[in-house]
Amino acid sequence: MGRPLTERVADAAAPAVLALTGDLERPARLTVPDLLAWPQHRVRVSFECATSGVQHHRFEGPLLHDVLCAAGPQFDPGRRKDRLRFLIAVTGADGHHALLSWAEIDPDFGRAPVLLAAGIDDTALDGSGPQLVLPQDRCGARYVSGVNAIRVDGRYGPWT
Ligand SMILES: Nc1nc2c(c(=O)[nH]1)N[C@H]1C(S)=C(S)[C@@H](COP(=O)(O)O)O[C@H]1N2
Ligand SMILES: [Mo]
Repeated sequence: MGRPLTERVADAAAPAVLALTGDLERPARLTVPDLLAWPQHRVRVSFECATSGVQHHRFEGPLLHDVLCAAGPQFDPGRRKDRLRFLIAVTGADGHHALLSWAEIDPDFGRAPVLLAAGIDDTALDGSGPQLVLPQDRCGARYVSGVNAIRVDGRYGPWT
């Protein structure tokens, strides 16, 4: 409604863009094809949805950790404790939202092999945007699809 049909058709055809923002040296705007620049990982997952039961998918894409490190998170990489106050806020185009801690995906801490998938079941996600993949999750709720914003936030604590 409102805008001419030609504009809305152009929007639908435009590639999805993911904004990386927050406490980063190099904030970035990435398309799904941009995600192919990092080493690609493949994973087969099963997760349970509260409403539609068990789902099986194959995903392909870079590690979330690799993509975020390239954006230069503003902690001292040599001081492990400095990373513990960082959060990662992941938002889908529909407003679905999930928080991870930096330590959850850090190879020195939780080592969760979380992907920012560029493809699902041999289909590129160029139009809809990447999907967060947490192979260790039993439930599907954090598999945020159509990710259009990731904010890295290091302002948490200490509260005095
Ligand atoms: N953007 C977005 N991603 C989302 C959701 C959502 O509502 N919006 N629902 C989540 C939930 S609850 C589940 S179970 C899975 C469903 O994945 P499926 O569509 O492949 O079954 O997507 C997750 N990712
Ligand atoms: Mo779900």
